[in-house]
Amino acid sequence: MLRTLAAATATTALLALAASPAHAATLRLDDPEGDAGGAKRLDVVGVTIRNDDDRVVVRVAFAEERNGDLIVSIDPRGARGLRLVAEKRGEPGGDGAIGQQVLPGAFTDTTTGPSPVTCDSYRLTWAGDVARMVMPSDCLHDGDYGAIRVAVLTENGADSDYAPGEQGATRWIARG
Ligand SMILES: [Ca+2]
Repeated sequence: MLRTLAAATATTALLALAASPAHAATLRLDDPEGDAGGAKRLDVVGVTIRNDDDRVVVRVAFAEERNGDLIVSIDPRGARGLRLVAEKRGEPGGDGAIGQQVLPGAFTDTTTGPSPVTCDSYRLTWAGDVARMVMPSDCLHDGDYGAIRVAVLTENGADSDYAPGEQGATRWIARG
């Protein structure tokens, strides 16, 4: 009877593991508040990254709504990456414009080679103190990649804040 129970427990654990691949593709990290070099700068306090099969979604939360640039580096394992850029020039001090672009190369690239930037379908929403970027998977090596690691930088003229920590990138985030 004990043996049967143990087997049943193991089966349940395996089922739980098999049922949660989505969690393996999501990473959340916190960043300290007040480390952006000034109160008027973009201060990252939280980042959520989801490496879904059909897209990468990055959500960045700031301490306050501020103008500035947000650069999210996406580095696929074994190949060159790209940077998703968002530029906010809202009120006060700006014209309210929010711009977006994709640039070749990730901060943490360790290989040379092609780095595609054909990404017409990158979508950005920046509302208040939260920016959300969606990169369809075909933006990066035509979707031929697996795990990614991510780094987040903000700039207001000069570098403001970096996550995680002060350099480097997240751990590898498996593709879900
Ligand atoms: Ca911060």
